Amino acid sequence: MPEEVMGVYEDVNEWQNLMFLYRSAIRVVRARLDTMNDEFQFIYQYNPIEYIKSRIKTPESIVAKLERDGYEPTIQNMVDYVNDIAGVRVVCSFTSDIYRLAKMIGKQQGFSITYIKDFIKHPKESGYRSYHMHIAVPVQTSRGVVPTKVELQIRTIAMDFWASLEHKIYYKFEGEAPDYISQDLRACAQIVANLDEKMLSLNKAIMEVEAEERREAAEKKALKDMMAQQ
Ligand code: 0O2
Repeated sequence: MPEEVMGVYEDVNEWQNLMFLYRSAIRVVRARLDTMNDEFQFIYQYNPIEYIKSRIKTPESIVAKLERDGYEPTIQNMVDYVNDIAGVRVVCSFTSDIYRLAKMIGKQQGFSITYIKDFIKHPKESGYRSYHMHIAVPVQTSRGVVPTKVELQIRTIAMDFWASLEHKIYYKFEGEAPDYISQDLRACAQIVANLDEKMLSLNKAIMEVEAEERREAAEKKALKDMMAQQ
């Protein structure tokens, strides 16, 4: 833990207690997501979630964020102003799954959605696309229920591919990438968005073919049954 953070602790237990809450909140969110994925399988016969990643922000990164936003590195400021200490990233197959999942998350009992940023409809200057939700999640402790903040990032495999690589490339330049690199990254983000759109329309076309095949099979069966009765 960095000294700036250590220095503000009278009680190291306070830090451990907070980390316990954030870790528990991640577990709550992951459990709900698993149930939603199962329900999707039951209703739509497929799993929209490809994979889930989660992490607790490092103390260094918490301090950097507080300083960037002009706050003293105190525990209180960390709790009040850093919304993504507990982060869960859900990677879906198709863009449509993102909105379906977000709707289901919004209806979860006990979850309080404090803010939504749709970087898919409104991509960031960098080209970044993802759907962000800040949620207060109920964590049950022996002293009662503690609403705990979690940032949920929902994106497709293609969006995740771009964001992971962009993070690595941009990181190397410490935010000072030459213009042509930033432009190329934005162009790649557009290619990724086109790919997502194409995959979505292909999936829709396949589903229509399957529905047509089911309809034809049902008609054939009905005709066969009718003839058998005559
Ligand atoms: P890391 O390492 O992923 O934790 P706010 O959350 O509103 O107080 P902030 O942090 O500026 O303010 O929010 P924003 O813009 O919603 O970004 C939050 C997170 O989204 C980032 O966390 C990244 O994970 C991701 N993100 C946002 N913009 C980009 C981008 O251009 N490229 C990539 N690859 N990821 C992005 P951190 O803390 O920056 O980083």
